[in-house]
Amino acid sequence: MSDTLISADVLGSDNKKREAALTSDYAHLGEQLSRRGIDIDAIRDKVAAFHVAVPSWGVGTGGTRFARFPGAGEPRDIFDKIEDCAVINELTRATPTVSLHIPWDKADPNRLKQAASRFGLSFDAMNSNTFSDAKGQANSYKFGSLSHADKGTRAQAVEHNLECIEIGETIGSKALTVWIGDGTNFPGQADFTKSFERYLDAMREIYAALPADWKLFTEHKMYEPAFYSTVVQDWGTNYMIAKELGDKAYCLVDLGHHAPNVNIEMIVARLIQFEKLGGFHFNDSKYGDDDLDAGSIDPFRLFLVFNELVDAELRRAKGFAPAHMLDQSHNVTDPIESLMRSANEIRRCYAMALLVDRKALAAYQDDNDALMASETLKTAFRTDVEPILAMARLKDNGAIDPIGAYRAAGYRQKVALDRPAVESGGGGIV
Ligand code: PSV
Ligand code: MN
Repeated sequence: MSDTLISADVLGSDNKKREAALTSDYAHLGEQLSRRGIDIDAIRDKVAAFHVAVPSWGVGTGGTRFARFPGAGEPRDIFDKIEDCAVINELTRATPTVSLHIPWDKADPNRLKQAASRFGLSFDAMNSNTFSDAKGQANSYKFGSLSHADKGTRAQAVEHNLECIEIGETIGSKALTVWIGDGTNFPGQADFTKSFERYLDAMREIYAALPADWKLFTEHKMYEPAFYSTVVQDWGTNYMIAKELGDKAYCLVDLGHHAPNVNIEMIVARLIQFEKLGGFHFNDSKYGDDDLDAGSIDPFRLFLVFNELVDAELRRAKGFAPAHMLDQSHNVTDPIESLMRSANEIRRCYAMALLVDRKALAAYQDDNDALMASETLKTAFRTDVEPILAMARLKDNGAIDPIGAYRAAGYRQKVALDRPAVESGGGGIV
């Protein structure tokens, strides 16, 4: 039995208040779905088996270039962060893994493993950081890391990634995600071709050090911190990287890393088709890499991404096993609440995508019936699947209403007594 941080009494009485209404709503939805030939329990079980990793950095309060406004009871270190992640999983039952970022989360790997397993958690992909300078490092990443013009700086960045793999091996991770901030602010500042060549050479060294059962995820991002050009700027470049490196290399899609209005679901479909979809950093955005809560701005787009994922799952697309991770920054909400809600939104889109009548959709597509094809997706999207999500949580001893139970438990107020308040600070994107 794992340790818990939310008292069973509080959770039990919060659930009790809501159980009768849920039972009735679930039965009603079950009846509606059975008219559509769908078995609600089968959907509930699939939802319960669907998990998404929490980013360790997401449980701290984020900030913008302008300021950071700390919240009460912020985690002081990775061990506090693991506890916050445990709370998220206790209530949602959707997030049994944590994705670490090195050196932010650097600590004795055995202690990390112990701290996580105490709460029944394990670790998803490791993330390296060569987009900021670590204390005491010899060479600066101000002008790049894996693509830097200076050999010594590139070697240092490679070495850091190898260290991430080493830590990951001890704690049971099976993947490394590499995102670099390398790029330029001025036309002419760097040679596009030479920079990319240097990047590829450095990545080949990292790839060569990958354990046999590991995957390497590379993450593209259109801009920021570099504003004129970025070395790994889009999915096309990312696909080239994965092809160049080999079978263990895959593309990671962070939903916030594209221009507004880009058809991300189509990118996802292409990467699935060519067996290079490694996984996701889920979040939402309005303008750029806003790192807002998944599904909070454009839930239909998230649903359309899941429509592609479910399609691939059901037709057993070759090589399809994407990693699901959140990557968000919470500036004005309690990060635990935002992450619980986001995990729920991910599951909601998965559940809705499972409701799509795929046979009918294919027939409408073949008949060029654009309206009914679109309506088929909309029918699934308009279905309120909350009773399915809540029942999946309840069956797994989670909360019918995770945010309600979290607030009733007063977790944030309790940890605020031990975790000293942090002063408001200047800018810095996290
Ligand atoms: C970059 O914006 C990114 O999406 C990468 O995944 C980083 O590792 C993460 O955010 C944290 O800054
Ligand atoms: Mn990301």
